[in-house]
Amino acid sequence: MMSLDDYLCNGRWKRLLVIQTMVIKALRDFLVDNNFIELMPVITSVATDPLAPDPGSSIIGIPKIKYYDEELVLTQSMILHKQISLVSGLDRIFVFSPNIRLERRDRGKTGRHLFEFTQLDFEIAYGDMNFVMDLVEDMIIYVINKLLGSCKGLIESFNRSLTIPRKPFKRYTTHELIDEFGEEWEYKVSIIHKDPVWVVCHKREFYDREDPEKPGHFRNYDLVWPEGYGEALSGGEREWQYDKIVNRVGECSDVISFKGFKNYLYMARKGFLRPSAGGGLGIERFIRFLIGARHVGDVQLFRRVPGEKILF
Ligand code: ASN
Repeated sequence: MMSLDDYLCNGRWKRLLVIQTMVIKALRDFLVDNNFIELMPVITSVATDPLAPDPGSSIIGIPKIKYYDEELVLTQSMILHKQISLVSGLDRIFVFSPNIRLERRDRGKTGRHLFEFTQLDFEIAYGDMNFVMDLVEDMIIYVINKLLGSCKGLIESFNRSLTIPRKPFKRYTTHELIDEFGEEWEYKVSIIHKDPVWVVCHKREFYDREDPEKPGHFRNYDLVWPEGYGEALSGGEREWQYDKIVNRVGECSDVISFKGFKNYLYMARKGFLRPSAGGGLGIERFIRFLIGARHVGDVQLFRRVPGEKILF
């Protein structure tokens, strides 16, 4: 919890936000150098990522606003817009995307949840999971290298010393982790590693692609920060085929209004969606890991932690 006094100048915010600025610059430089095109974020839409079906979700509802006779929702993630942007002929896109996710109050205690945050969302036409995972490893290593080049003293001022992770990051499946650690695998796999690790094959949102060769398995992935910091990025190969999308959407018809999804489904039905893969990297979680903050809210100047009073 932050108090009004925490806003008085003590240098911490400036040091932290210089680090954040350098991280955002390095991420952007890396993606632009790899032929990605930057989009502007979208905040209001006819439909947003329902974050469903996902047994791990704790969303209490999707915020709506009424604008004349239009009912719009606020962005939970830009996944649908990322897929539609590729229809326009773009091949590699990224966007620093503010997300609103009204998490249950008790999620404030995990240290990892915010109800408003920014993710670096990216998508690659005809990308596959191995390509994305390799690219993300390069991106993380690039950013940490840059940071140690320009901001080592600032990082150390948070009593943090960072090492550069080595490629390839270890990979696990959710199945093996559940066998070993049970449903709370995320924290447990995170705490025992010194470098980030991948966890693949999650049964979750309708847009992540089921493995055609292994039904019941999914071609998606999470990157997990080490030392107990937990999830860093989630992403996957995408479903682009109309029939499969409709089947998967049907599984979560309680949260998806088909009305809002009409235009998205039209694009799929016409065969306009392209196969793609991508992901979203949580910016505040990345900064938390880099400076070793206790709670992800501790890196937000305007803190948005579920269950906490908002000051500004
Ligand atoms: N950004 C994620 C992705 O690309 C989706 C999400 O945030 N739920 O898969």
